[in-house]
Amino acid sequence: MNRDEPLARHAVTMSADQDASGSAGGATAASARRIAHLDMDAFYASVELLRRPRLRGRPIVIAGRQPKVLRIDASMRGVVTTASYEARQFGVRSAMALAEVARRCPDCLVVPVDFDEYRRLSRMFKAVIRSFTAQVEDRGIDEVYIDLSDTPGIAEGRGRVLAQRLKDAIREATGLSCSIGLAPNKLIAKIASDLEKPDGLTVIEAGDIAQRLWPLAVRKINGVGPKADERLAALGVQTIGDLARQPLALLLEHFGNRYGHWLFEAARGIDERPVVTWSEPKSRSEETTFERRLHPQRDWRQIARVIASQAESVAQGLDRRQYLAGTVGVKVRFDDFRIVTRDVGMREPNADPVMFRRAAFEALARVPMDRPLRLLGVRASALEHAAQRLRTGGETATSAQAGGAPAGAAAPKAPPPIDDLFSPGE
Ligand code: DCP
Ligand code: MG
Repeated sequence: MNRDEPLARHAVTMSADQDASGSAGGATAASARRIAHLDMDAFYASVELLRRPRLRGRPIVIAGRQPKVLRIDASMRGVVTTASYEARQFGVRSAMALAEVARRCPDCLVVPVDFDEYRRLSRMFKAVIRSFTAQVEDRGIDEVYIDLSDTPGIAEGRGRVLAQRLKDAIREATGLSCSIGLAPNKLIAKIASDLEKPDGLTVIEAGDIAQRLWPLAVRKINGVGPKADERLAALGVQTIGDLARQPLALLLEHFGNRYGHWLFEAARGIDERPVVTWSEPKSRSEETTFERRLHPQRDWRQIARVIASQAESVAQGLDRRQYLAGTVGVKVRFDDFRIVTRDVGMREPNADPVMFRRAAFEALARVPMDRPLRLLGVRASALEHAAQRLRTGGETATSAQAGGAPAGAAAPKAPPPIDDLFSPGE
């Protein structure tokens, strides 16, 4: 991508459905399960420090596509993807504008983003975890849930021994540190992994809920977003303990049946969701947010260049994983935050960069370009695995299939695990 592109944030996403089967969860008593949530510490920043050890101990942020490390300066455009813990001491956070970083931490260094390297390390640390157990649920580039209930050694030291062994193995293989929360379920494990970051290991048992969870802000519950937080605050609910004191009827009245019940249970640390070890991806997309507005006519070259590169890269990403897409579309966000999407059906499912580019331009031509725009994206959906198509008698060989398993080869039971999900800001 062009160096002077006013790139603010670039995201690649492989989205999966949620209903795939995983390890059994609901049948056994919740307290019998031992679920870990593992999250890498300052992930992108830590990966950069592996190959730039001289920057260790200095405040750094990861941002932009410039060719080298720069000292922060107030005129820089763009936003922080992540900050080292040294930079966080100055109040620097993910999604903060670089101009703001310059104010808070004038000695900060800006290190360019290198997604390929983060994905490589992501695959590495996840492979280490899978050498302990197959019960791993991928939750993004730097986090997973692990069902350790049946892993040998889980009984020692309330699970601490095994969790520490995992941390040590990851550090040995990658040089990176992570934080683990170990609990009876995913909800509590997720909260726990964040409590002693970085390099944390936090065990919370069912009996610890009142003491450990109730003093925390409700916002610490994964699923209580800014809006719910605001509405809870209006009811005088600030901590998880405050939430646990609310009568069910009141929660139902204010938050509806589904969310009300969920809040009621979440406050008590109840969560029966299984660790889902595998799921079929539904779509793959790439999006780029621009720091400045792009004019539909004046900037059409740049718009075309971005769409072409996104379309090609989405196709290549699918091809590598041996997926084909039946639909390719574009997404445009205008400067008034309005989002328009248009989809084009492929004559038949493929992962051909040329076809993707053509379809993306066709879709883009259907978007009424009546305003400056801030975001462009390409999304491929109606995915199917190339092997599945061979199996179900998809007649024509496409370039994707040609690059994948030869015709007649035994179809794999399941597609390879998607280990580079990337959905920032969730
Ligand atoms: N990320 C991003 N944009 C955001 C948030 C995160 O691009 N708004 C990227 C950079 C992070 C990675 O995702 O390194 C993982 O996100 P986390 O929230 O786990 O943050 P970190 O791993 O950086 O830090 P922590 O130690 O708090 O987990
Ligand atoms: Mg992290």
